[in-house]
Amino acid sequence: MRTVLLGAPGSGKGTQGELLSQKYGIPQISTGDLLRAAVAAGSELGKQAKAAMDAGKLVSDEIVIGIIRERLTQPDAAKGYILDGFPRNLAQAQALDEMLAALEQPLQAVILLDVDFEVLMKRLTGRRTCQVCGAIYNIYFSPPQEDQRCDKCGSDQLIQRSDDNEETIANRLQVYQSQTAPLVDYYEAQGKLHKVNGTDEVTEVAKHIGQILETAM
Ligand code: G5P
Ligand code: MG
Repeated sequence: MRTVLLGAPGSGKGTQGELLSQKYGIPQISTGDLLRAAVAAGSELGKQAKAAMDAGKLVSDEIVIGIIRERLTQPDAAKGYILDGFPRNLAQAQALDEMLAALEQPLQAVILLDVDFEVLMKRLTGRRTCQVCGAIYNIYFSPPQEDQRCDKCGSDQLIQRSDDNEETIANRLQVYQSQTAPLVDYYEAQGKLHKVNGTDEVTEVAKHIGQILETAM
């Protein structure tokens, strides 16, 4: 299964990607997570990406396409994957199509998580992520059972992402509108786009995506 989760910041790509990864036993490949790991490790790539990420702008196509090219050739991606946060503009989508055409493994489905912009701001300012296992919470909608402690791994390192402040979020939403939203038409023209209401309960959204993927496969 080769699929893309498309959607604005806060639409639930990470949340649904994790559920799909567990359900189907294939990796969730998030360019955001890979870039944040590079920043945390202080690598050269991380240093180049940091300023754009802090400003809520896109990191250069050259960097992210390079990351994806390398990641897709790793053995765990052979059975399929869920792309989360890539592609994010037309150049990236075209590069991905070319890469997959060369492998004779085209994308099978693109899921658009549709959420109103007013909801996104609250989701993002309220998000907390476990720094140890990556579990995602929301202090307004889905807090951990015990304050400041991860339900999954028990760590007390639930942090707020540095780009989840109102100013950067506004930039990220604007970048989504201008650069990523055109991919809806791009994938619709390929007959691969499936729109899902991303404001339902997490489990409902997951059920809907599961139905779409089973039909698409
Ligand atoms: P990222 O890391 O890709 P964004 O901005 O695209 O970041 P983000 O913020 O990670 O996306 P998400 O993954 O779509 O959002 O959402 P999520 O984390 O699952 O959920 C958000 C909140 O809503 C959580 O609190 C969650 O609990 C709640 N929630 C989720 N689903 C539901 C639901 O169904 N119901 C309810 N009630 N709540 C829910 O990219 C970061 C930066 O990296 C760079 C860019 O600089 C980017 O800004 N980057 C790239 N640059 C260039 N090209 C690329 N391809 C790049 N990829 C990353
Ligand atoms: Mg995410």
